[in-house]
Amino acid sequence: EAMLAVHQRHFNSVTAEDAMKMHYIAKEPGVFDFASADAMLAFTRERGQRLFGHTLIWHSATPEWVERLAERDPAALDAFMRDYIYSYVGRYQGKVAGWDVVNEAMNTAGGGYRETVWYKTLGREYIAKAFSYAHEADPAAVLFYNDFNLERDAEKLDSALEMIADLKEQGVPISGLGFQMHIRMDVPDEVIAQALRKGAATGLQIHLSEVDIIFNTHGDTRGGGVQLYDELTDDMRRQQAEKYRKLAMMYRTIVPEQQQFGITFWGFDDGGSWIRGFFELNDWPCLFDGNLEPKPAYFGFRDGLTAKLED
Ligand code: 9MR
Repeated sequence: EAMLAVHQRHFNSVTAEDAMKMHYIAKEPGVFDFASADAMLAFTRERGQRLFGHTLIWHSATPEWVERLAERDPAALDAFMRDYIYSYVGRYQGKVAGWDVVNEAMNTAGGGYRETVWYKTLGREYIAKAFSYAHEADPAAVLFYNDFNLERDAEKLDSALEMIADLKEQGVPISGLGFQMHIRMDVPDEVIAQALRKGAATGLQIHLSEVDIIFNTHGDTRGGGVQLYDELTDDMRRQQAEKYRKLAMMYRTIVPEQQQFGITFWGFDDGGSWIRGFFELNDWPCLFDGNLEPKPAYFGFRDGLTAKLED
């Protein structure tokens, strides 16, 4: 309940960490089970919060039976994708504000398309198709391409921007770019600023879609954490507050107001963050501590959101 109270008080938009992914909705052939997505919608409606759809096509959430289908019959994969997106986005038309239509289609590091089952079966066309299906199902929804490390891997960002330019040239209805923004204290602000400038230049809606800021490092792999700091000192708390403040300021000053879709955190308390389990790291990424008390990070971020900007 304490958790819900903090959530209700401080946030006006919700992204499900898991409950709206394909392995929840399409557990078995021929059936879509929308129970977990319906629950998210009910939750946000009761609280007057915006619901964001994460994510339609993501290799990591593709059920095994879909992979087997793709091997047997490539055309069936396209038919499944169309049916899935029409049914899903159609069901929540006007209720889900936007979707991460395609998530993490670029290689983890550097440029180029990730060789997922979608890519290998349908070619890079799967991306254009996914956006077109989603747009047909809900013409008003904001449709995002979403990826990680775009703020610090210039090659990866350029690759994504090239893809976006291609899609736009073909008339594909892409309307948003999501920077997941899982960052570390040592990612320089100027590097982030430069990436945001490039992203904003597309004219798309810009979503900071999965924000958190850690101290330790990792190799972008499960279990790949490198524990540099064992405890959180007051100094570190202050530095993190400043990093959060700057992030909010950069978003507000670099991304034109009409392109600001919002800032979403990937968890809001250090006790519940995905970082610990995924990287096997003890870290403190969030605005609230494990007791749901606001950290300096919270106040720093709030300052960044509310500071008066020169016009
Ligand atoms: O935080 C999410 C975790 O709870 C899930 O187990 C995992 C697999 O579905 O996905 C995590 O969220 C990821 C997000 O969907 C896409 N970007 C990276 C996030 C962290 O791994």
